[in-house]
Amino acid sequence: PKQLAKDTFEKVVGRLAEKAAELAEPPVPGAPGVEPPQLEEPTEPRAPLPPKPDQGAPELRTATGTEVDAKPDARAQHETYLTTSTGARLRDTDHSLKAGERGPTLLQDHHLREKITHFDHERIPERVVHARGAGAHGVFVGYGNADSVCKATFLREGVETPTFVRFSTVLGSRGSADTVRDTRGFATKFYTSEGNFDLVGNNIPVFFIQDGIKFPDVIHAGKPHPDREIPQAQSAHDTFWDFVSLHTEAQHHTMWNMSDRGIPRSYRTMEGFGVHTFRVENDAGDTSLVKFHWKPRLGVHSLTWEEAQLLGGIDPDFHRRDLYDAIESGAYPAYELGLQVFPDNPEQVFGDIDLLDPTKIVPEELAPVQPVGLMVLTANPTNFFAETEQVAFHVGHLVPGIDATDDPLVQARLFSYVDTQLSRLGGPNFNQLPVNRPHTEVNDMFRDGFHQHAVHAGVAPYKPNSLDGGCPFHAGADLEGSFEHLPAKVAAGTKVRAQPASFDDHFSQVRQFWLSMSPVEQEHIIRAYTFELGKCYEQVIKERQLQCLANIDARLCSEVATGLGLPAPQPSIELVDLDPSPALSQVGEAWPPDGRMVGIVVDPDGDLSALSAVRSATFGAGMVPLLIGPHGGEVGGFPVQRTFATARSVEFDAVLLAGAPVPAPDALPARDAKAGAASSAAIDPRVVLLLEEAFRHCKVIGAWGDGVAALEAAGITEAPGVVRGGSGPDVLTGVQEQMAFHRVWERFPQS
Ligand code: HDD
Repeated sequence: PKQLAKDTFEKVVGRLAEKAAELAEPPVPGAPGVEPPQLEEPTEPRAPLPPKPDQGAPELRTATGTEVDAKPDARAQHETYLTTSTGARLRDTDHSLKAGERGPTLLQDHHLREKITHFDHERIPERVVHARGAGAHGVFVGYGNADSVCKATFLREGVETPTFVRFSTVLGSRGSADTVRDTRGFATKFYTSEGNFDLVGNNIPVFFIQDGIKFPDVIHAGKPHPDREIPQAQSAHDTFWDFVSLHTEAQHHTMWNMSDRGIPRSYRTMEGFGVHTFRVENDAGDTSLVKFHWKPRLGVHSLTWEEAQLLGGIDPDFHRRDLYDAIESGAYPAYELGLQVFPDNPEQVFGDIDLLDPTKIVPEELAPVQPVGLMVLTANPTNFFAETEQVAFHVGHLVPGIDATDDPLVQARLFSYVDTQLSRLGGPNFNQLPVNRPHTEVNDMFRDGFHQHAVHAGVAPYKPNSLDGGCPFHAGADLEGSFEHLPAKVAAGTKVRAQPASFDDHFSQVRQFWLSMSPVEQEHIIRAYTFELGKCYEQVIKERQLQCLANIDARLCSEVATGLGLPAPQPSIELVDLDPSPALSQVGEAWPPDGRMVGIVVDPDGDLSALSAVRSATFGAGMVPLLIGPHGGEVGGFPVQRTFATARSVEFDAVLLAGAPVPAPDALPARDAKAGAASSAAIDPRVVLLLEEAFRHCKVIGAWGDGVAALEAAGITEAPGVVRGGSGPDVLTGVQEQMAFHRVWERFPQS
């Protein structure tokens, strides 16, 4: 599968090398031969700026399959003259119609009223959960090896299927920060030849609740307090911890949130999970149970908590920007779709694990994730609102060969997703919106309703009919490709509001997760619980959650208790030791460097001889070099992309020091300048901060030439992950080797 993934990636991303070469020598604005940017509005009509490379949208067609838009690149600014919404050419849009120059505005001014009215209605309700997100277009290619269990056409060998993905946080509002501690949504729409298949998953494989009827409860607990509407986009508050400590089936999901999984480095370094078990069927009619996984090509990687907090202020759009920039630069994010396959036995269990319980995982060591296809994200949305905001996912959008199971969580979801679009997108025709339209023929006989875009021909939207020739016809038993719910026995019984006893174990897998973490990851978990509970006011809630931690692990409980200044309780249950699952840890593997950000600090007055070679080698490795200088403009013939004022360490995966820049005039005095210490006062204090942070966040640091002395001046001497001396390109090679592990793990403090 590794070779298959590599070939598929290269096939889909044929243009990658070309693009990297193009980027290696970007035109420098202001350089000879490069047109200066035109800032004034042109007085003569001319063609609009071309769309950015790689931007595309799904084909534009009606729900009945006919093309409607004459202009495939339909954009507001596609004609010469400004018009009203009904096409009347306008002479002026800057002055309202008034009774004399200084007089009152007239009601007659249709253009004024139309312009303001439309503006007044530009917003739609944000999603009740997952309001904050970022989307991208992609393509999925099947490997064909899923045929033995699933007949869905998009999984067949070499079949290419367009996709649209929306990543999101859960709790925050549309404008909230990206890097908060939260679960991330990972929703994918496959526009397959058999209709749309939506895989609406998260980056965490378990959920807070076992039955969808409790969804409003967990969300009300996690959202800001109803009185003051704070805190925004986070779980570090009383109502959240009140709920999860009382409702202990939430403890597994909560543990994942408190781990580094709650603060991903990038959407590109996140796993995705379908969470529920699904039922699939092959051509022969045999059924299996499966769990869906997305595995990122760049590996799973997270921020440190300090980075996440800094980014909340410095760049709240960090994940959105990272996704868009990576795609724009040709570092296309890629994820393998994998299946864990289980026999479809009547109990729907795998060993002791109930496959209908969404608070449980099946460790990969017990059921390996088998890669069945690759998705590469190749294009940014053309218009955020039209695509990312209006995309409507639904777990019930299934294709032949895939069906939901009786997991009580997914059963409730099957109702919720259409229902929510009715108020969010204002009516039942949301599947006609360009981003939601299937790329196959639609013949649904649904008619009318708000925002109807199709002009349906025919007089007989009913079945049976003779007036429209009996069309459309049912797919007969002999016709391939029809969707049918897969036959599954329903356990007979009495109607009850109850759940099976197998759902009652709330702690064994939480302990298993904890025991599967490396010491560094365990330390992060301890700090996360201590921080979040430390933000709660109610003592009783802290105590109750400490009781839950005692039921997970004694050391975890006692360390958090020490941080809170409370006694550590004894467990109230017998602890179960399941075998650890090494696959849950993020530490230890080496990953490709694509799209990593390398900050290079330059001193315009220093030795810049290695700069060109280091930049080219960074591009050559598929990474992005960003020059950081004391001022904007150019250094050594290259554009300075960040200044000491705009750069902050959190953006970079590694920092290189190509010189020892002296304090620039806009720098505040160094901390130790007053004391007269020689040390770091010699270099700009913002560079010192950059290096200190990069060091503390366990990033690789490299220096050559004068940079080595500057490193020492900043107090960074020999340490793991600090590459010093040798030529610039040699230093880069050493840096790159260590960047494969994402961080210099041995530099993290451990208790
Ligand atoms: Fe949900 C949105 C994922 C349980 C009700 N959900 C939503 C999105 C994702 C998930 C990724 C954002 C989709 C987008 O980007 O537009 N939800 C999950 C996962 C769950 C889950 C992985 C558990 C395994 N959800 C869940 C339950 C319910 C909902 C139990 C209700 C009973 N979810 C919704 C919703 C949303 C939604 C209210 C809000 C916006 C939307 O649907 O389109 O219907």
